[in-house]
Amino acid sequence: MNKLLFNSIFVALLFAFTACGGGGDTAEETASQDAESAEAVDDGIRTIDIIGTDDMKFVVESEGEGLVTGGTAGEYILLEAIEVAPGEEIRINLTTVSNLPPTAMSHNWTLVEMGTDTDAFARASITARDNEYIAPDFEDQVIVHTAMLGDGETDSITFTAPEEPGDYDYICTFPGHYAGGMVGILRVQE
Ligand SMILES: [Cu+2]
Repeated sequence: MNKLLFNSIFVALLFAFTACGGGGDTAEETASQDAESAEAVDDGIRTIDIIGTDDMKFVVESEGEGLVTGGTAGEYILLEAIEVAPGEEIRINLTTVSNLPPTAMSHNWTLVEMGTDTDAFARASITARDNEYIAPDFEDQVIVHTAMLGDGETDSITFTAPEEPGDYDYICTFPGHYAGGMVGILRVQE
């Protein structure tokens, strides 16, 4: 038996074994997830769980495909960018973890059109408390945003990524947080 053929058979057997075992695991995982969280949805949409911290950073608990990370932030990993395909449907789950009251520390995840002056947007939003800190003058440049969330709160948004490739900024519009580094990039690429 030549080596290539042997390898092919080996891989085929391995795949059969993995597929068999994988099926059972998936069923168990699904059951346990349902038990842990009634909000867990398994509809095939890529879901990114982001945490907003008291350090005014967007972080994740673990590395993931399509996530550009930048070192550790306490027990978390800094999230710098999210890579998506044009027109891809994705879901962002944002959760705030804080030791402070919501009036002092809340977060949102606000995605804006390419070319938006995010610095001006963030500054204008400081006085927009009654509009969840989204400056009305910039609302037409907001593609999508979560609710403003205090400690322990989570919001889930599902949306379709822009078709036009490029870098789209997302920021937290709570006063001072953009300046504090609460910003990242949704990178739309083929
Ligand atoms: Cu924030």
